[in-house]
Amino acid sequence: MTADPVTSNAAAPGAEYAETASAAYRAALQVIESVEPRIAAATRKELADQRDSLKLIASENYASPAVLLTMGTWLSDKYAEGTIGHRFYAGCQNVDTVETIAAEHARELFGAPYAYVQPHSGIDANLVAFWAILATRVEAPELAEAGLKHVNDLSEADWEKLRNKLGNQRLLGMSLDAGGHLTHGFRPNISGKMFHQRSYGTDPDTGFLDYGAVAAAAREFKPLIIVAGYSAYPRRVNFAKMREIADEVGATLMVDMAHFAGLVAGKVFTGDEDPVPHAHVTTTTTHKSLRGPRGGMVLAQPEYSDAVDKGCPMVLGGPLSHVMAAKAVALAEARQPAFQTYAQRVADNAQALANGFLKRDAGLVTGGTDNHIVLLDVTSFGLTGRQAESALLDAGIVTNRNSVPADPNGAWYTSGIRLGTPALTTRGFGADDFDRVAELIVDVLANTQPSAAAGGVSKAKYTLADGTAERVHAASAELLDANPLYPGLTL
Ligand code: DSN
Repeated sequence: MTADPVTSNAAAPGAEYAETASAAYRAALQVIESVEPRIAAATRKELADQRDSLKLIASENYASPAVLLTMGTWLSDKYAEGTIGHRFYAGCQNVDTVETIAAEHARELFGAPYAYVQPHSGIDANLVAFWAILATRVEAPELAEAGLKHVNDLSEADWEKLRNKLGNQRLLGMSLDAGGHLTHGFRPNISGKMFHQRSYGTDPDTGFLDYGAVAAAAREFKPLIIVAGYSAYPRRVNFAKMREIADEVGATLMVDMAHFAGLVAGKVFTGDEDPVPHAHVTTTTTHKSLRGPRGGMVLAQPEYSDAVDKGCPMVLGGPLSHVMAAKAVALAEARQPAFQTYAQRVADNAQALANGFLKRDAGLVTGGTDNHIVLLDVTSFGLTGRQAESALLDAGIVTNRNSVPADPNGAWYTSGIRLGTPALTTRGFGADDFDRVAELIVDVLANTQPSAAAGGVSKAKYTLADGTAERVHAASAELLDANPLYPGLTL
């Protein structure tokens, strides 16, 4: 049985693989049904819904049957707090094997000196990274100065002083409306409560990252940590330049590559655009463009690896061993040459989607893309992001509203729609298909009108012209049928 990550999952499945996976899912659903039929029904329905919708959420993908099946085992039942070979529970020999293989794949795939595969999510990975940097840069020197080995050896008074110091550090990250992420020091997230935060934005005229402005902010603010990485910026980042800035002000460079890890793994981002050799610490999720199970991961340079390795118990509880196993499977898939083809297609398809909008006069933040994200400015249609998102969903197109730089409609209603190509590329969509997707989106938005509301025009309500949803649904169905999700997989 072969399990090519693209062909098992997209255009041309190995028939044997699909047949075996079908048998596995049928049996699993039958077992679930015997206990709680409503969960089996919701699980079947989710597959049907995913098969029937145009999924353009930039942070989502479709993991392979091999990855998904790996999560449904008794590895879930084992507690394994600690690190490989050094656990706080007995009987962890198989978890050790699983974690060793996952970490090996991660190191090899990304060329990283050290990989930590325990984080349960992206926020966990970022917390592990923040606390590892604080432990290395703030805690360790204090202990060394006092001639002590462990924080437990500090007196109450010295511990209080150290806690104050740990809680008074500075972080510089990308602003939310420019495409940064909540976990990069923003107040609603714990990172904003941990650090004094300042953000860098993008050039107001071009929408591109302005490295001169980042350097000026870093010189003035003197952060301990500079975070690079984004969840809604449609352009590549020069991480070598970010490292130069960090070095100049004595900051640690942390890159959150959650969104574009698949493009790094697939060698679309290389050289200065590959964060791993330039960052002191790189974090990621495993379920976005990397196409693995839901989870997180931290890669580190040697000077930070000991502290990262203490992610449990520093920040995390027991690792999810079944998910670490699935990470190993996904990373093994990503090491196959077919994944590089996939990653290049993700980037090429984003270009095709952007060009499809530009030739139809739709406004794009930065005027295009060179990663997997297209950020459509829907004020060019007289709409808010909220109205556009809802109207598109009525027509079977799943997206999410997103702020644009200096957004006049704020973070709730927004002025943008974020679109990403990883998921539909996994289904086999190509450049012509994405041009058609742009056409359908423009069709919906051009036929959507904001509704009147007391005191003016509503930012949420809208009307969609009669017949639009039906016309777009029918056209989408043609594209979806031509590029089936999990072809050959029958329940
Ligand atoms: N939810 C992810 C995203 O959509 O970008 C990150 O938090």
